[in-house]
Amino acid sequence: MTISDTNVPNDLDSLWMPFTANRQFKKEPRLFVEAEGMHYITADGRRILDGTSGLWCVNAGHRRKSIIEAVRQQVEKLDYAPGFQIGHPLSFEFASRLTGMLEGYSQVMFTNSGSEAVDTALKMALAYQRTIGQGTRTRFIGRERGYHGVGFGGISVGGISPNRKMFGNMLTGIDHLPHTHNLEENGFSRGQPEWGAHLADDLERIVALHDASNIAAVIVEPVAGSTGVLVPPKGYLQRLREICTKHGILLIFDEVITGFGRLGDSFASEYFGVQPDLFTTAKGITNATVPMGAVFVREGIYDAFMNAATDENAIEFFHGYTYSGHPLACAAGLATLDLYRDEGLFERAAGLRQYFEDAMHSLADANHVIDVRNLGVMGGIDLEPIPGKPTVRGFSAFTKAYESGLLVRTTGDTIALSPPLIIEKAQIDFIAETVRDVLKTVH
Ligand code: PXG
Ligand code: PLP
Repeated sequence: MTISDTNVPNDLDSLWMPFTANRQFKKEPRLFVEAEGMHYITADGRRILDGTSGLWCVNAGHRRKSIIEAVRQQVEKLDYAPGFQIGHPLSFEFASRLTGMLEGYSQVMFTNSGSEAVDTALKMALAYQRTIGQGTRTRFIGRERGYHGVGFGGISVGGISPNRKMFGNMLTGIDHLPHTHNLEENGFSRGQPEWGAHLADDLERIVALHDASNIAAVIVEPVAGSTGVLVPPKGYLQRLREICTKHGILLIFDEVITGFGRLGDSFASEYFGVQPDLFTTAKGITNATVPMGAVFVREGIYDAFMNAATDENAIEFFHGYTYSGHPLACAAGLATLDLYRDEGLFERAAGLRQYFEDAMHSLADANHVIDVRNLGVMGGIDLEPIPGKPTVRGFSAFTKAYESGLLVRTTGDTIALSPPLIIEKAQIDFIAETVRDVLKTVH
């Protein structure tokens, strides 16, 4: 075995890049070497405005000094501690700070990513149903166009075809609710569409088909992010909650994107006033400085596990990751929460919602645009696909925006925007102007 030293020239070939057109990228690499506040700096020294908070995760902006300092101090003190049968103080402190952010949730379990948070929540749901004597409840219900990460659990309940089609049977026993996007009824809605709450009633159809006694949980993103920002119709999430409660089905919100201020509240559950039984988070939990995820657990669920296990030495839930509650992630997370609080960033986001909405909808008449959607500080702009060549126009908009100094995210022919919550109004204007100009040159 050889571990090469630095005289091996850097090449791009050894890295198989995730969710990337590797061949295209390696012909025309796009590399960020530095970041500060709202901007990235490219390898060729250009400043790029971050219109997407990295990948929807750097909610407080880049390279925040207090987070860096907290991580630095922690790594000098305790690099790692096992999380199984041993603890370290910061993970408990961080967990209490998180459960203290909202009413009704008494525990969190840490993971290292959103995908792991989703797998954890699905497993908690199954184990909980069994623990309360409902062991026949093993089925899950997801939604078309849902994104729940890339684990087998997440792609099974997820509804994005390319993320699923290569991977065989996945988890069995899954149904999907219809997605809520409808251009004719909901096109160009500002905020939540008026039409579509009835789509939640499809859950009754699935329950009638399988019987509630076989269904463990429903999982949805409160606002579907990755698929291109699909905003729930007014009343839709409330309806899902009512039907789940009526049938003893757990409701899981996947708040990996919507958590930590994206909508101008701590979490989407607060924004919508709908309480799921479990909800997953990641990304903004540490401002992306160190990877981390967490599942929030409604009061009573943890207690059911504790009360069911008779022997005090018995492990109550056989699940966890080597790095669950990693000291550096907890340090980053605590400093991140301080920053959100001290700078009032969620309130700031709430204050920007209307301005952001107006900016997004100012693009309604831009070239190729067939829909604009928004909620909080997230927006989606659908471009009309080139006939027979879906995704080509979207990708071209992405590369041209990059050349014009703006980072956007494109998924298919949708441009998604989710800038850091520190964004200034003039920078929102820059985003809208740049997208408009870029769309003039995109074929
Ligand atoms: N659930 C939701 C709702 C997500 O948005 C995950 C789970 C998975 O998290 P991890 O940390 O395992 O990636 C996500 C992640 C995009 C994009 O713009 C979206 C995500 C990740 C990367 C890109 O399409 N969301
Ligand atoms: N694979 C092997 C062989 C392992 O020993 C472990 C953890 O001990 C894992 C996978 C899981 O790794 P993680 O806990 O980082 O998810």
